[in-house]
Amino acid sequence: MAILGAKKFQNYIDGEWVDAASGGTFESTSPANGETIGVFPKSGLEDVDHAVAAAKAAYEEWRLVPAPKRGEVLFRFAQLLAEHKDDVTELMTHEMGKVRAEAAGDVQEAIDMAFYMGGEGRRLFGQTTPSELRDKFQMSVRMPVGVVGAITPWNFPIAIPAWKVAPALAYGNCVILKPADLVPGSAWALAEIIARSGIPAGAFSLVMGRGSVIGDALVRHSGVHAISFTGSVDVGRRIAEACVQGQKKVQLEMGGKNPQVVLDDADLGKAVELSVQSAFYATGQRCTAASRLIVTEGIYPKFVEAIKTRMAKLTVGDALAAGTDIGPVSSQSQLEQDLSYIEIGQKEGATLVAGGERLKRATEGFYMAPALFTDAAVSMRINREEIFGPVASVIRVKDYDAALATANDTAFGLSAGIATTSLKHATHFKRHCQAGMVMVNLPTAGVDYHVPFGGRKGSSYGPREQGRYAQEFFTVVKTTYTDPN
Ligand code: UN1
Repeated sequence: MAILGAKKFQNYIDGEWVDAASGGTFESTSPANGETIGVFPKSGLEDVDHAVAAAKAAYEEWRLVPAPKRGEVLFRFAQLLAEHKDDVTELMTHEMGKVRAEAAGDVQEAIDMAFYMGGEGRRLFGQTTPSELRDKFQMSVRMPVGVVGAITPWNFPIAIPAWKVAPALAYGNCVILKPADLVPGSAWALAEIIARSGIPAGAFSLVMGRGSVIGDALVRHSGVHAISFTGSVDVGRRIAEACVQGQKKVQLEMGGKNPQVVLDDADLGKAVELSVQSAFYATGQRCTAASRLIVTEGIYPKFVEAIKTRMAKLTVGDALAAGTDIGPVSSQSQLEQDLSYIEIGQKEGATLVAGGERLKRATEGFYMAPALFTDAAVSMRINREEIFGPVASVIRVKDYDAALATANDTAFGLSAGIATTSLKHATHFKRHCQAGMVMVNLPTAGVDYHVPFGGRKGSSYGPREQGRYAQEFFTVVKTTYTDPN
């Protein structure tokens, strides 16, 4: 598969590779050096209509394909993706700057998800319950929802589309993928592989372009029955409103401002390592990243010294080179946002103790030194707004109770971590912190693809993603009765 080196790319609609109806295009460029990744169709309303009509037609057949057979398509998709893992990994690294090991992990997550969801074809369990009446037999079964729109972000360019597309197809839906316009090349590679997996025309389509145009069109289209979205809070809210208006199912994964608590009794080395990983790996561009390091006062001075020492050893640079820990920020606008928060933090009175500056490397890329603030209060904007970059702050608190209160003092609630050797505090934290995912002595990121993924408060809305829980969103339950006489 000539992924790298191909320069012109098309949408995949109704089993065909096609240009945007308008003929419009846009470019994707590398954040490491500005090189063009490729030229992609800038789709419009006509293209969305085309994909929805194809999905609607395909649905009548696809929903009747026995679920184990639908699963076989996903197994083939998983196998093909595994065969092309290196190519896709490299493409992703070029396109959005994730270091090679992380990009490989992103692709692997999609492979695993497709295998898992293929197996779901044989586990689409329903429920039977005795009726109150003698000859009345009850059976509740899971049916597909219909046509699903999947609107995906740039930070996990293969894994997140796969989280949505694989369960949608396994459970008998037809799906239209609208990837972030920063990573169309990765989405194209995914579509190229799905197209070769034996999927019927129309059951899966890829439409590329601006979210404000085609994302919006999908959300408002009367032929679309459900929207699964991962992205920003503002866009998520607008999508939710439109979906309620249109009575569509909706699932939103949005931002985080995740806390990493470190207690006096923590293993210092471990606490530092997992804080660095949570805050700065993947260039801080994960909704599961920890950006608020909440540290109790007994360990605070030692923790700050140790994390500064560890940060000084991070290698920022060429995402393809072995030994690089942190690649470039994914785009100019994201870099500008990250740097603006460095100024905001300083104006608010926090102390910048490490990083925060733009770095020069061999190529003109969006490189930035991971930044750490201390003397940061939870009320500061740097601790309330999602920055989505390599910027974290340390908040000093008196004790565990203050740490828990501070961890919960946020509009978000995706993931949360605690570093402690106290069973009592770890257990209490798991119970009382207001997050969808809680980690004890582990980084805040790194949730397996087969367990429920999602948050509370401003972070998520609707059913969880991944694993068996994906059924809640991608199926509807139908309750039936039979009198066999
Ligand atoms: C995200 O943070 O944007 O749990 C998604 C993880 C990955 C996915 C994270 N499986 O870190």
